[in-house]
Amino acid sequence: MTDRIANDSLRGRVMTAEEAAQFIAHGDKVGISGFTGAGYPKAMPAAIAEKAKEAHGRGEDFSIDLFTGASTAPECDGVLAEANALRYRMPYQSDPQMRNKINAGELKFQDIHLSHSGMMVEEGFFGQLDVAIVEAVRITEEGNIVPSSSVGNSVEFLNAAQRIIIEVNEWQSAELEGMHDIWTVPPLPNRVPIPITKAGDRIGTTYVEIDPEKVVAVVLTNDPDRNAPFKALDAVSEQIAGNFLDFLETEVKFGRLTYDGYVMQSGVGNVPNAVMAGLMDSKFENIQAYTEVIQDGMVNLIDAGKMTVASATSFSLSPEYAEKMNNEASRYRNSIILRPQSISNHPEVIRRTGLIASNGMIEADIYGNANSTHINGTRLMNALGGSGDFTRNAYISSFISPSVAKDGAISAIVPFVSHVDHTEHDAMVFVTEYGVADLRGLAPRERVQKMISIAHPTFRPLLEEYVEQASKSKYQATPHDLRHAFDFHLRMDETGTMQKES
Ligand code: 0RQ
Repeated sequence: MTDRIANDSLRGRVMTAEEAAQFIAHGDKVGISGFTGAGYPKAMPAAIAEKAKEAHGRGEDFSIDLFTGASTAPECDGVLAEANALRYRMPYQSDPQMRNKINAGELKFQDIHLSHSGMMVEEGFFGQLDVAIVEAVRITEEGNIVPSSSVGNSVEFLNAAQRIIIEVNEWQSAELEGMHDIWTVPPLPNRVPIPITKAGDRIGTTYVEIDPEKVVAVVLTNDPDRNAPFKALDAVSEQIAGNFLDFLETEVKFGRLTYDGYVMQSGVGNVPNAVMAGLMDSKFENIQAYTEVIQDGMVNLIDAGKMTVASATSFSLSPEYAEKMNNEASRYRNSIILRPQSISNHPEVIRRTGLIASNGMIEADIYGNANSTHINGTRLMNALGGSGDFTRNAYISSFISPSVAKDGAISAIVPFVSHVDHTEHDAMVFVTEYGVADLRGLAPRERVQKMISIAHPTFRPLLEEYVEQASKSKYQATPHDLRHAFDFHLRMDETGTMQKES
């Protein structure tokens, strides 16, 4: 028996995942820990999937509604989707199996701003939460939970659920204890200001207080988090990163940023990693991150003494860096803070810290609306995640993206976005390998040439052609020719490319 369970009564509730699956019934609403491949339950999802398959084999219905922090991993979202064990899912996903089911109309998915999602569950927007399944590194003497490599929505789920199942994962370093900062906004009508003024402020406890009476099972696991390794840096990502860093330098030149005043929020992926690599050799010092996930590049910046603190709700590390974090967690506890996502993504704190947000996108249009989620307006890629929380509330909001996708067939700059996640009122700056379109202070028509200048040269004439058509519009506030606004997308649907046959 593990020494990770310090509470006697909860030691008595240890059982296998298969046994614990008895507490999950058809139609249950289940909230689980987990955020971008970190801290999700490792054993229960497969046990629930198995239960679903057995029920389906007997001709019975079995599906649950699943709430998480964000994405999880193939052994969680993947197995549950594959077993048709889910009816409804929120607030974020990035799993290929799940994506296929959603796009086939077989699974109901709701894309929700991450900062709100836990509160919505706790306040009963979706009905009563039946079960919370949460991964922990340790259960304390009092029966409280020390979370593992993410916090996500666990606090809200543990508060709201009628039954709790804890997975104690011995693969997760016990030294993660002390890295978490658990504080939640009291429910209405007793809300108070969040007392964080700097990314590095600690305001809460290192554990999540729970009602031990609600714990129906404790399951022991010893399994790694699973995140995909980052792609190797390519020339385009490096060029985009270089343009973004030039933009930061311009901000310093005009007195809107200082070399020791950069507070970063960064989406995940190839380009953000290239930005972080570029920051290593930049003049920026004492960088702080108030963001959603800790990535490899931030760990490198901390090691190099360039970043003083990184506040997030989860790790999103490559397998190599996850091992490193596990081995050296005690060293990183001084500079890394893991908070509930209701705090890491809270508009109030985002505004106060004055961070510069940079996120990826599927496409943006000539007026500065951005689509982060849907290919050709209908096919879900991942979801909105925290991009809305940060874009709406940042000091400066930016989107960084290659100018084309799929070997040049698809333009990231289009006449009219086919789905809107971030409106022209929120997005301020767009960066591709061709430069920076700074839309601040510009009326819609003034933005057009800036956006076309960062499009791929192949698509610039087609965009100009559209602008020419739209300029004949009766009204000139935001000129569009609605008969042709989606020609790029229609061509892609019909021919597989947004390019015009010559
Ligand atoms: O697919 O690998 O199969 O070719 O989308 O695209 O260029 O590798 O970029 O990994 O940054 O993802 C918007 C999806 C960009 C991501 C999105 C295809 C492209 C490729 C990935 P392939 P890239 P990225 C986090 C904030 C929403 C969530 C968010 C995302 C794949 O950034 O999910 O921002 N964002 N969270 O080929 C068809 C297009 C396409 C396209 C890209 N126009 N049409 N396919 N792709 N554009 C906040 C944090 O703090 C973490």
